[in-house]
Amino acid sequence: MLDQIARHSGMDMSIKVKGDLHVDEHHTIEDTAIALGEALNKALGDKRGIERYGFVLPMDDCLCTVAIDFGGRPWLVWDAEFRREKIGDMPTEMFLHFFKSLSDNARMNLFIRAEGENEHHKIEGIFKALARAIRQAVKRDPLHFTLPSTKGTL
Ligand SMILES: [Mn+2]
Repeated sequence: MLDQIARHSGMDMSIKVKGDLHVDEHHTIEDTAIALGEALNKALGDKRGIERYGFVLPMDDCLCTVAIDFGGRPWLVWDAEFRREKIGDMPTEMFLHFFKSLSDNARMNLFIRAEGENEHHKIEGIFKALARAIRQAVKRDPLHFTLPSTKGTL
């Protein structure tokens, strides 16, 4: 799933994680999201010239919408249901937690909605849509190198 973010966002990303996996996967997943969020926020710097917003995408039977706003304030709307306890080794209860930690630390609004039957498609679609949304939102327009806000700060 992290590979999906790297590939589809166009970000150079390398993540090294040493976790307390002998206990369980909870903190490893949570801290990865926190670190990724912080890195995103740092990398965006003063946000001059960025597109700021982003969204999208279908994946077979699923429709996944991820809308983001790098507006400097965290918020998460999560509208995706998972019936299975795990997908691969990932507990589905950690999906919401991952995105909450990510949006808190990247200081972005994150709106996620997914519908469809196949749960593997659903979560893969969410990560791909997130990546595409990031790609769109962080793109800088050199011809309009201004802050995308009328408040003068993001
Ligand atoms: Mn936790």
